[in-house]
Amino acid sequence: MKTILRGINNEVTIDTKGPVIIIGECINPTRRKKLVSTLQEGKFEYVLELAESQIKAGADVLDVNVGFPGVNDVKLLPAAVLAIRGSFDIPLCLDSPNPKAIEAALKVAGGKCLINSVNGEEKSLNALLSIAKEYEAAIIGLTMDDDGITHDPEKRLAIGEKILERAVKAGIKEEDVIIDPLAMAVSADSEACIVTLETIRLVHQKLGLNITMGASNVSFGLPGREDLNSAFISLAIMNGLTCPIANPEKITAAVRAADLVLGRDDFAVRFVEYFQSRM
Ligand code: THG
Repeated sequence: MKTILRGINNEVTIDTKGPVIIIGECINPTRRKKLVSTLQEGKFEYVLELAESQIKAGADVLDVNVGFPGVNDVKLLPAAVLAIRGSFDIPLCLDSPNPKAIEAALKVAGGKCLINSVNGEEKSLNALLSIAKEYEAAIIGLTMDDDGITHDPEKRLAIGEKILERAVKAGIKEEDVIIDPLAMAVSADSEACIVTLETIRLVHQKLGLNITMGASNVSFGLPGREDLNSAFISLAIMNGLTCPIANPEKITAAVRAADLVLGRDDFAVRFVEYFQSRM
């Protein structure tokens, strides 16, 4: 299964057969005070710096999240998208809980974006599927619904299945649905990673769709975050993860290594290129 995303001239294919595509997570105000303060001043230089450093480090797609308390993201998300578009031709993943902000950003983004995110709640499906269809965007479907988040991988799979069915009914192509099995902090719940890994395996096997997740979520509150994230992402890739949302400066090495180990990097070309580019 292939999901194609586009900037203006630049096309990125996410293929369930790999190699892994990296969605850069860093344009996100969570614990980035400088991003909040510069966005509040209406300045986008720091957003552009984060875009550039992530692209250099291996990001294929950029997640754009400008959410912080009190923000008017219906204005700010499209403004950030336009700023990025002015300098970088890379597919964008529009990350907001507000459908109006997503739609406003889609209006100015061009290309083919990824909507982050839809979930199995009726409210979410009703608000976003028609928008995705109208702007020919792909969607990330979070495996949670009106009953919240379940710990049962089979139930997460069923929610993914429901999102897929509803999306196809709304006229969205099957390949434009990417499932998020929900990665959560393992410090708070020792089974968190196992549940996510099993959900990935099931979604890969039963639905055959591309799979994303916020790979850095698992290490919240712990030391050694890079090592933990790398271990988790490698196992997740083995099970069918194809397009993690992560910090490319910290994860690309592990991703290139996993692709090499899984026989997706003939003569280790990409692996070697990555390390040469970092010298
Ligand atoms: N699924 C989907 N989208 C998502 C998430 C997900 N978007 C948001 C989030 N989860 C993924 N993005 C981030 C962004 C930053 C961090 C974690 C996940 C993060 N930031 C550092 C911190 O908090 O310490 C600070 C920045 C840094 O040093 O890198 O960890 O699950 N679909």
